[in-house]
Amino acid sequence: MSVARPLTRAILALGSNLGEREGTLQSAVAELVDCPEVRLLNVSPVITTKPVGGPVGQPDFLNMVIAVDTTLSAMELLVHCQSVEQAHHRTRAVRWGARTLDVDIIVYGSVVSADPVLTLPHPRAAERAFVLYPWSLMDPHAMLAGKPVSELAAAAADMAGISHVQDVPLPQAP
Ligand code: PH2
Ligand code: MG
Ligand code: MG
Repeated sequence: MSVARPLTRAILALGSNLGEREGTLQSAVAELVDCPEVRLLNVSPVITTKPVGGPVGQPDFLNMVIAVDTTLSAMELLVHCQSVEQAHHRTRAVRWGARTLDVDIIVYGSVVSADPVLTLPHPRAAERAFVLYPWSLMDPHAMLAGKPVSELAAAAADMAGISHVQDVPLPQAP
């Protein structure tokens, strides 16, 4: 007999800078929530961003975030995100190199963990406008580690690299 796990709210950040970026994000959102354990709550706009770190000369990213409710554990959610990355032929040859799809867990409920496999909240999220800005557009009242996400976004060094907010039709929460 299985015991139902309580719902946990999580923020997932998606990025793509190789291939059919819009189409990749659209199908990735659909695939992430295409199981009974994950329910889509909210979707941010898609923004174009300059690459932060990694090899010079890589293409611009499209970035976005979604909010989900899930009965998966944090580790199960990580495996689920990685399976969606794999379905989009994600490779990991170069750290922070160009990628068809990156899906990162930014927060999982209020869990704080220093586990190197899954550090929570995401260890660099608080300084990355490519995560914070779309999150603040999706939820203007969002907080991260006790600070307003919108304020963290405004202070982030890569805010200047955000060129525009795009109208990509994405799956929406019911
Ligand atoms: N992801 C990274 C490193 N740098 N830069 C942008 N603009 N967008 C990303 O998604 C991104 C990045 C590591 O995952
Ligand atoms: Mg990432
Ligand atoms: Mg990642």
